[in-house]
Parts: sequence; C-alpha cells; structure tokens
Amino acid sequence: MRHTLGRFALAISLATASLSAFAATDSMMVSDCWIRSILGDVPSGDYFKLMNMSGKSIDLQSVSTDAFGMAMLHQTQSNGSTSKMVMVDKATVPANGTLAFAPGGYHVMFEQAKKPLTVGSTIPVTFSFNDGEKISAQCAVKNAAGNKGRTRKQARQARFATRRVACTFGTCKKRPVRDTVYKLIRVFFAALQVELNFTHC
Ligand SMILES: [Cu+2]
Repeated sequence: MRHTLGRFALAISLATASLSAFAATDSMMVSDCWIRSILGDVPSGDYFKLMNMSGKSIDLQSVSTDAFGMAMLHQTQSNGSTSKMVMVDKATVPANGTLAFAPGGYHVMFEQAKKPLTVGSTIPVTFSFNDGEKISAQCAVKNAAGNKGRTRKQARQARFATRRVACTFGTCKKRPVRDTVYKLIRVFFAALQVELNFTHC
C-alpha cells in the first residue's frame, strides 16, 4: 500500500513538474510524449520518456498509432563527426531506471500520415512492451523546432521583444557587446535568407 501511495505521489509530482500528460501501468510510465510535425511527406519523429518502476528491465518493442501507416524504432548513432540512423527491434529500459527518446538518440519514426498533422493537437499512441503490457498515451504535436506553435524565429523574436520592453523600463541588464554580436548575426542570416532544415530525428 505504501509502495502504491509512493508511486502515486511520484506520478503526481512528475506530472505537476512538467505539466505534461503521462500514462502508466504498475511497472512503466510514459511521459512528455511529442511528435515533430514537418511539412510535406517527411517522416515525423516521436519522442518521450520511459520510466521503469519495476525491479526487472523491460523492453519497448513497438509503438503504433492510427494516425500513421508505419512506425519504426530508430536510434541515431554517432561516431565522432558522422552520425547515422539505424533501425532497432527494441529499446531496453533498465530496472528502476529511465530511458529518454530524444532528438539525436532513440526515436520513433512515423511515416505515411493519414492526414496532415495539426500543431497544438494531440495524437493517441500505443506503446507495447515485452512483459505483455501496453500503454496508451497522448502525444502533443509540435512544430519542427519542438514547441507548440512558434517557429525558432518567432521564439527568438519574442525573447527580443521581452527584452526590449524590459530595457524601455530600465529593468534589463546592460550587455552592449552581446547585443551587438546578436545584431550582426541577425543581419548576416537575414542577408543570406538562411532557412534551417530539420530532419525527423
Ligand atoms: Cu530515424
């Protein structure tokens, strides 16, 4: 009973801390799940955290959703300067440990979207484990930059706008060198019209 209460308290505190949805069985919890929406027919990455609350290691074997025709477990492996993506048939979550699916590491690749993704919406995703358990979690659709609606550029502009307001009221820290450098960088990229491209992983 005490164990169950502790687990409940843990789940509540985690949910409060991250303000994000989670779903769990007795032994496993899925949290912070999000799907990267990329325009066009580019595969979408799915990222989340797994927490194994049991004394045995558990393998994530597959992930599925009605929103996509295909889902694969991938791992980005890098050796020095190059990195490549390999398909894996499982990802092991250590006993009483966690495993993060995150850009640059383990990720799920969704392909063949049934309909265009809407940033800000959620998609139900089912996670299947080798102990026979399945967990259904709601995954937030975010844009390529990994936030709920702003592009990287918009987020940066918002930060600058906040700072401008603070400076108007004389409450911002003076940082003339950094501001000049940022301005030069902005002018440089604006001149080049550089657009950052993202891949699903
Ligand atoms: Cu991949």
